Amino acid sequence: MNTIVTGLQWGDEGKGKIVDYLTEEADVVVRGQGGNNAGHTVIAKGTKYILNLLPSGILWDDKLNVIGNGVVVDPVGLVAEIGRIEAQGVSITPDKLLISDRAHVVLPFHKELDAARELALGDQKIGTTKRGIGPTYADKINRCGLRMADLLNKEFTTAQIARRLVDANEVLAKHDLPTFTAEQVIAEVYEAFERLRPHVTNTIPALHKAWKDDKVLLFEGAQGTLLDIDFGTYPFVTSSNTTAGGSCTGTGMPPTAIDRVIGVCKAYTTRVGSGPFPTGDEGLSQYLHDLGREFGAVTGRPRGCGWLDTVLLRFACMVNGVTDLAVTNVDGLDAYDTLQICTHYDVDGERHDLPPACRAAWDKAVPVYETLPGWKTDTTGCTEYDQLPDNAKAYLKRFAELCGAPVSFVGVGPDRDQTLVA
Ligand code: 2SA
Ligand code: GDP
Ligand code: MG
Repeated sequence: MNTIVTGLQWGDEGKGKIVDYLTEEADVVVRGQGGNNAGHTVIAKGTKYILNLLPSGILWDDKLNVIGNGVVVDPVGLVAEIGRIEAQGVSITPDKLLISDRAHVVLPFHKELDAARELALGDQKIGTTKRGIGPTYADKINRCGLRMADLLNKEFTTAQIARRLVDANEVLAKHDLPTFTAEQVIAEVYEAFERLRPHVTNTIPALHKAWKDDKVLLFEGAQGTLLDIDFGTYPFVTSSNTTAGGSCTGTGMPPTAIDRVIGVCKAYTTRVGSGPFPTGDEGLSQYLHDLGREFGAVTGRPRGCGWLDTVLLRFACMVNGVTDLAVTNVDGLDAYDTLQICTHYDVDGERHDLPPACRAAWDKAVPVYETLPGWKTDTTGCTEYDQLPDNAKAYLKRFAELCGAPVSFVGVGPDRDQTLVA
C-alpha cells in the first residue's frame, strides 16, 4: 500500500508526526516538493526532532529516505541539518538517504533575493521563511536554475552562477543587501556539496525498483493545500505544488503507484505568514500560545490560530483525492466549553461552500459557524479511539460529514504513541 501524506490546511498540520507513525510499516519515505522551509516535528521516545529537508523516515534505522526531483535543496542548510540530527544520535549514510540529481539547488543569493522581494512588497509581503524557496523555484521555471547533477561539473556551475549573478546582484544592490561573486558562492556551496556528493543519484529507478519489489512507499508532503501555488490563497502561498499531485511530479512516481491519500489536518486551523484567514480567532491563538503551542518549527514565529474551517477542508479533500483523514491536536481543544465549526462563507450575501479564487472575495469572506459542545476532558492519555469522550467523537463525526472523507487517525498529543486508529 503506497501512501501520500498531504497537508490539508496552511501547513503544520502534524504531517511529520503522522509520517513517522506510518513509517513503521513502510520501506521508503520520499519528499517530492518544498525545501527547508518545512519544519516537521517528530517526538519519539521523549526526544524531539525537527526535520526540514530530511524525510521523517530518517529517524528509523532500516528505512530508505529519498529527496525527490521536485524538492529544492539548500546544500548548506541540508549539511547543517544532517549535523544536527546526527548529533541527536541518528546515523545518516548514503544507503539510508538518496538525493535526486534533478533536484534544484538553493544558492546563497536566492535567500537574499527572497529577502529583497519581501522588502519590495512592503505591507503586501508574503511572510516567507526567507529560505530562498520562491527565487529558486522561479529560476527553475525561468530555466536558469542549477540542479544537483550540475554541481558535479564545477566549471559549468561556476559559469552559470556568474551569468545569473549579473541580474541577481543588481536587485540585491538596489535593496542594500549583500552582493556575491561566483567564487564566494562556489566556495560556500562546494564545502557542503562534498558532504552530500555520495548521496546524489538518479532516484527514479531506485523508487521504481522499490515499487516493483512490492516495498511500501510513503510520500511525505510539506506545507499544505492552501499554500499550494495553484490551489492555495494565491499569492499568499509557497512556490510548489504542495498537494498530492506534487508527490508524483516531484518524485517521478506515476499516479498509478498510489493506493491511498491521507490528508492531515488539525482539529482547529493555524496559519503562519500573511494572507486571508477567515476563521482566525485571537482568543484561541492566545490560549494555545499560553500553552507553549503553535510556534513556527523553522522561524519560531507565532502561528495564528482559529476555528475549524470545513470550506478549506472540503476543497482540500477534493483536490488531493483524500481517502482518509488524520485529525491531529484534538487535545488542543480539551478545555473548551463550546467549539465552532465553519460550514461555509458568506461573501456579499452569497453562500460559498468552496474557497473563492479572487483576492477581493477572500477579504470579504465571513465564516458561518455551527456550534458544538466541548468535551472538557483530558484526552492525552487515551490509547484507543473508543476511550475518547462522546462529544469528541461527535465533533469528529461532524468533521468527517462536512469534509466528505472518513477520519482514520486521531492525534491526542505530540508523541509517536499518541495516535489513535479510528
Ligand atoms: P516560503 O518560505 O516561500 O515557502 O513562504 C511562503 C508561504 O508559505 C508559508 N510556509 C509555511 N507555513 C507553515 N509552516 C511552514 N514551515 C515552518 C513550520 C514555518 C515557520 O513548520 O512551522 O517556522 O515559520 C511553512 N513554510 C512555508 C509561509 O509562512 C508563507 O506564508
Ligand atoms: P508539520 O509541518 O505538518 O509536520 O507540523 P509541525 O511539526 O510544523 O507542527 C505540528 C505541531 O503539532 C508540532 O509541534 C507537533 O509536535 C504537534 N503535534 C502533532 N500532532 C499533535 C497532537 O495530536 N497533539 C499535540 N498536542 N501536538 C501535536
Ligand atoms: Mg511545519
